[in-house]
Amino acid sequence: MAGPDMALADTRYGEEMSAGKPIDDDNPTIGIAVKSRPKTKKPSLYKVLMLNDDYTPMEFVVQVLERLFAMSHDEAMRIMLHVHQSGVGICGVFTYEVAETKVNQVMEEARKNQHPLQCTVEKEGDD
Ligand code: TYC
Repeated sequence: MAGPDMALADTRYGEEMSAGKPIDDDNPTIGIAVKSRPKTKKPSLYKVLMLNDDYTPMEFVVQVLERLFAMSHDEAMRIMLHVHQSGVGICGVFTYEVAETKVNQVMEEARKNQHPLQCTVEKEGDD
């Protein structure tokens, strides 16, 4: 939406306004600064998905979820088992930059430890 953040409310009344006289721009009039609605837009959200595989140790997945997604041990265990049993699970929902960073961190950790663990980003509301 276009428009200024602040607007001057026209407070001219009485003779000048009611008489329908043209407004003289060189003649200063009283104005009150009023706040207009701030133009904000909610960012799109992205799911970080973890994929199951047959080789990555369960304990490694749990540690990654604890460390990179700030999960408790119980929550990390729950998510890991869900991925193990169903093939895919949500690690978290973030703005795009954060989601992309999380995926890169998971993939780098997996690569360093030579595990085939895979992680991807998916736009929310895309399924
Ligand atoms: N399926 C793996 C195993 O049995 C464990 C695992 C769970 C791997 C979750 C990846 O995202 C994963 N060792």
